[in-house]
Amino acid sequence: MQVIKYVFQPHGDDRGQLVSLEEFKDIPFRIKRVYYMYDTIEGVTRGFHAHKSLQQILVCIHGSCKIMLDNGREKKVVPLEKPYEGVYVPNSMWREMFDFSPDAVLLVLASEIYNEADYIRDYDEFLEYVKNCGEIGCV
Ligand code: T46
Repeated sequence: MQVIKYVFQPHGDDRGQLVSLEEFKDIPFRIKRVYYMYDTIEGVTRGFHAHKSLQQILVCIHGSCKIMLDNGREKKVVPLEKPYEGVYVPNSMWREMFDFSPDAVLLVLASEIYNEADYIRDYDEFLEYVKNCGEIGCV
């Protein structure tokens, strides 16, 4: 399974660091929504779902966490430990986020607005959905 990890360009100077993310330049889709999670309780795993259409990029802008990606045939764990790296999560990919450090802030750039109907929350339903999908998701 191919996992696409991004290393963004930090604009550092003697004041510190700045990372800028622009749609279609640094991010491969139009950004329609941004959300973030923080104060995640120790030992908690979030996610446990896939999306039919949504594409996202996850960036742990503070602290660290791990992302488990599962395309129905293979699973990979991606550690996010730097504020300048992100992982692309295509549609039709089961995800679980875990091992959050107490100071973790996980920022998500999303290609669509929030839509509960886009979620697949049942793992067996997900396996059925991706039966005929390719390497990095269904088109
Ligand atoms: C995903 C992973 C990475 C909203 O009202 N608007 C939003 O845009 C989102 C994302 C959530 N919510 C509400 C719905 C729930 O009442 O916030 C609550 C927590 O959401 P959820 O349980 O879906 O959170 P996670 O961490 O399991 O999943 C989220 C995203 O929902 C999901 O799309 O890919 O982060």
